[in-house]
Amino acid sequence: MENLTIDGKRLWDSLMEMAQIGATAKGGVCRLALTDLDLESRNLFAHWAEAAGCSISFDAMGNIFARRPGRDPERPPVLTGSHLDSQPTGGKFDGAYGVMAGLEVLRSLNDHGVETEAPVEVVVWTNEEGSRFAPAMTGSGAFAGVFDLDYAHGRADVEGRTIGAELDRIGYRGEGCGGRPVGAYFEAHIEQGPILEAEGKTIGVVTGAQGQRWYEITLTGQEAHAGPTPMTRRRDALIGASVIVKAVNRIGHQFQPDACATVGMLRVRPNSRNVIPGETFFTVDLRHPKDEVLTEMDWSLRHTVEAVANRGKLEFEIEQIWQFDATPFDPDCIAAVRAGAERYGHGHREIVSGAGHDAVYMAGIAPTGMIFVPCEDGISHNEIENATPEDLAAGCEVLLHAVLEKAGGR
Ligand code: HGY
Ligand code: MN
Ligand code: MN
Repeated sequence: MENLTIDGKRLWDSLMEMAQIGATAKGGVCRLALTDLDLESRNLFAHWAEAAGCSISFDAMGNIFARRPGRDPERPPVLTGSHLDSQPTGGKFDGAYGVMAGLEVLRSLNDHGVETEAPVEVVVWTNEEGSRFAPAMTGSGAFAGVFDLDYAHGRADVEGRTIGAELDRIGYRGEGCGGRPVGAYFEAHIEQGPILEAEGKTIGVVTGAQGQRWYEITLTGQEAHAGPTPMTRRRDALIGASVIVKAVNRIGHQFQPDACATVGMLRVRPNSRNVIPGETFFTVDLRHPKDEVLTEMDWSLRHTVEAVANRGKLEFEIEQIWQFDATPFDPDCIAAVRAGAERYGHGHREIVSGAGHDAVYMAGIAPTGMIFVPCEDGISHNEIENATPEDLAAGCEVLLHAVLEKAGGR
């Protein structure tokens, strides 16, 4: 049986057109979840999917489903997709690639006149990044039953605007969320790390994702005048935070070769140059492929925060706001991805995802697999994020194969 082809130029052109929405001067995108720019990207996707003959629906979390009918409408659909929301200094490909690759699969099935046994749906998940609204992956998490709708709708940004209110504002708040059978889920994504490029491999056969924990820490000292206050009488919340930031980095290095530890956000109050900081708020992101090591990292973090606060006469609060365990993907889906790479002659290797993806939550309710392609210098969550049309097309071909394997069709 000949290999069905996809149209790599059409895929690339759709990515470049989508990247115009929220385009930044440095060549990236800023399309925060549920902003007007996210709305614009959603509407463009829906327009393209309708033009490809899909019926469009969206649920109570604003997750969008573009459904291509199959011969058997009763069979659970095969889903593929990713997200269109980005980081504030995000790249053109993180998320958008998985959505556009899914759309290209549908367009290619149309081109070849292929009818699948099961319906196929391309999905756009709401708020995968967790940048404007924490935690991440709230759309797929609600669909998979990890978050209840009240919790997810109540998550607020720094201005106090909630996911629920923003879904109402942009007109993407549907009814119900999840609770329906899914035959299988595949997600194509750039690796966002250096491994595939370093080994000259085109396809990452993703076997699962590492575990992840997010914390919010507040240190409270005492605001005082930067001039008359002697150094020995200060309760400086920024000094405390700076010691803990260094300690977080040390925890990452201590649990090598696989641990990651990051402080990404830090707020200082009152943030005035001649006032000793009375309060600091900062976030910690810990990751590791083994849950038992994550627990050790957690203990080390908590112990450090308490010791630093006591030494600096600071009050402290530490809250773990989110976590998911290391998540293995489905062996048959992994095999389908590997078979696709072999069928199209693409060099490949197994890989564990360092990043979280909507596939992590989908793995809890359906057989799930992911396809990685390289990105330049392994850089992502950065406006210079880049990938080649050839690699993106290769990943899309493999996605086509995997979707057909699960949806049945020729
Ligand atoms: O944080 C992550 O790994 C993903 O970008 N949400
Ligand atoms: Mn992503
Ligand atoms: Mn991301």
